[in-house]
Amino acid sequence: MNLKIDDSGNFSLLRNKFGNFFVQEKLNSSKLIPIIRDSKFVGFHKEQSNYNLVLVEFINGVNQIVDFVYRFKSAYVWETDSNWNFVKDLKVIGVNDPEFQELKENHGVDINNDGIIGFN
Ligand SMILES: [Ca+2]
Repeated sequence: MNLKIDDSGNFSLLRNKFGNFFVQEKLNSSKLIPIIRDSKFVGFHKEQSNYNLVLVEFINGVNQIVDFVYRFKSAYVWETDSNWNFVKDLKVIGVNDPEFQELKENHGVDINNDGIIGFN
């Protein structure tokens, strides 16, 4: 059984019972694409256990993944290639940055788990 973390937009983020993160394209939902960073499946390896991926989406022509790090109260926006392999950090958005609320509202995901999604 997979846990669906982000169900917004055209791409969903899922996590399986082993902790691996996958992307699911809504138009092709039978296919689960593993998220890979530094040639490793994200979520599976112990040294990566701190990854807290919260949403995936194709934004402005780029596949993006958001990793929310509670310790730094920041969302790390990853740029990935077309296969959802990590390329680089696009930007880091702190919880007090207006862009952070925008990110939550645009995707309907409570990234920092504070019970608030939009401005209302
Ligand atoms: Ca999404």
